Amino acid sequence: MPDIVLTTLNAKFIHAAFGLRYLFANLGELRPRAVIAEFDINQRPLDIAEKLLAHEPKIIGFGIYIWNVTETTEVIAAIKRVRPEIKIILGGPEVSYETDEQKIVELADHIITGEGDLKFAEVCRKLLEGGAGSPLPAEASIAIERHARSDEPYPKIIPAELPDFSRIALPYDFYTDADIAHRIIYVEASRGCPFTCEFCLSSLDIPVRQVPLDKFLAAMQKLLDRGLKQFKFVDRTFNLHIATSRAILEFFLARHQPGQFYHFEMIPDRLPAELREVIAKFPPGALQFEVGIQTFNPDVGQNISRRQDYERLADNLDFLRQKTSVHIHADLIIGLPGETVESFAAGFDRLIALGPQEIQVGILKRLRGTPIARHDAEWQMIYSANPAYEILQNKLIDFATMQRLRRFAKYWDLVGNSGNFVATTPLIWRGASPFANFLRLSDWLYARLGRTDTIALARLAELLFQFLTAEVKLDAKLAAETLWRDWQRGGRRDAPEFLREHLPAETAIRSQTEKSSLPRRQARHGAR
Ligand code: B12
Ligand code: SF4
Repeated sequence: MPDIVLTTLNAKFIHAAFGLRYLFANLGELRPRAVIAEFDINQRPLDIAEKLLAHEPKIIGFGIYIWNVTETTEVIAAIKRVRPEIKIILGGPEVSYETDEQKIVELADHIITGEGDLKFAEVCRKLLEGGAGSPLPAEASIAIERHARSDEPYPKIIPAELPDFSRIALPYDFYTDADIAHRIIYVEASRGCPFTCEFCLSSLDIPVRQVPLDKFLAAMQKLLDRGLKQFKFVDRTFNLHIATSRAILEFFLARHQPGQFYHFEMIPDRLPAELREVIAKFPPGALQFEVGIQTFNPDVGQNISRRQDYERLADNLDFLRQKTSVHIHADLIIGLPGETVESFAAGFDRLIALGPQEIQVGILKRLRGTPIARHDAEWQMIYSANPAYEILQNKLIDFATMQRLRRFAKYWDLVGNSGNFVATTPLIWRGASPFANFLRLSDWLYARLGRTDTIALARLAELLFQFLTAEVKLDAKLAAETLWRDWQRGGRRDAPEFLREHLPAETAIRSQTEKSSLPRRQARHGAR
């Protein structure tokens, strides 16, 4: 039986826990005494507790994130009732800040804040040496801060020093073959971000540190050799160190095989010729860039300490759309201090004109530890008290309007981003303001459905047809043919009932789809 269980509840099964694998890889001589046990937030907390206890561990380390803190609190509460002597160690971004006020922190024995790669091993070593359950030695180097219950003789909150990448073992061997075949595999070539966007936790992760390039590329080669097709980079700003970014891109380009796909997070106003050159050589469907724009309003940018060169941004997006096959996923945020509905709308319309395949409309969250909290009084920022701590209203957007915008974001995701309505979406937004026109659809859909989730695709398609013909007064044949093109793109062969009477008989049974090895959503966008 293992002495140490490393665990977390992922947002979905498909996401493999990357941080846990780093901790596991760096356990040194303790590694044979440890296991990783992953769950997801849809599993029942008591079932998870049962599975963890079945290992009969002395220590359980939990990775705590915004998406799992509620469920994990329940898991730990049950474990502590049944087996109070098991040492519970927490780590992860959600418990690295504002620890004083969290129930989960109260329940746990220790919280390692920050990057726990090396610190977790150090703490386990000491706990196991002393026999888990007995106090740490008085001279313990980890005795930094005392947040402990008064009867606990050793520190509760243990800040981890920033680990040096040259001392960290890379975790990639601990992705199993099953992970590689069925799950999203995360990789990172650097940690930290030099920028200071106040809503983002990464603004606290300074300085930027690079994984030694040769060591990193050797690990990537091994993943390629093991058959990994999709690489999701979690580097906060992949295009920061241009020479390194270029070397990584060239590495993948030289080894590219059909069906391989690489995702990077980029800042939009930094794409010099050295990068453009290599990006342009990738074939369609191989590259996806998540490009944070967040706001087009310079005053809002200033409020949140985010500098952005809008001209360069437009030029870079234009280059990516015209000269490359990169799939662009651009982010905007609703609810930032100083952003009105009108200025958000203007930004959305500006972004539509730049043509990214997806626009993620995010609702501002007050993440624990982030400096955005300094605006609370001036901009009357009111957030939900529960994860994901989304904004409910502020000085410029009241609650009812925020709800309307929240629905806009959800329907936009279903219609604009899903890739299911690539040809139909422009028919909805066309006119002076894509934002205003899509908001009209959003209000119309909500009046009929009363919800924004669990909507069958066929039902949504039918509603879009009704909206286009009855509200936008579009010619029924044009609306039907466009929806039919989109319908087939998803691999469907038979036209739905409501379209049939508007389509020529022979087209209703024709299928134009080719099988693609790309991720499904990106493949649908590729057909744009
Ligand atoms: C992958 C990812 C996801 C995946 C989920 C992954 C999963 N396993 O389920 C998806 C895409 C679903 C996702 C969604 C969201 N995410 Co996210 N996501 C990330 C991302 C890009 C990478 C995480 C990662 O692997 N990092 C690399 C590893 C090495 O670092 P790490 O995980 O932090 O682990 C280290 C430490 O935290 C610590 N540690 C971790 N576990 C443990 C355990 C123990 C015992 C110890 C001691 C230490 C420890 O040590 C590790 C090694 O140094 C991060 C940003 C980033 N680059 O980190 C954001 C991030 C984690 N996400 C964030 C947010 C806000 C979200 C969303 C709310 C965003 C949104 N727009 O809706 C959603 C919520 C989803 C939901 N269902 O509610 C925030 C986290 C805030 C928080 N307090 O948790 C981050 C930090 C982004 C940011 N900069 O603001 N996300
Ligand atoms: S939003 Fe992006 S650029 Fe800004 S601090 Fe976060 S990771 Fe860095």
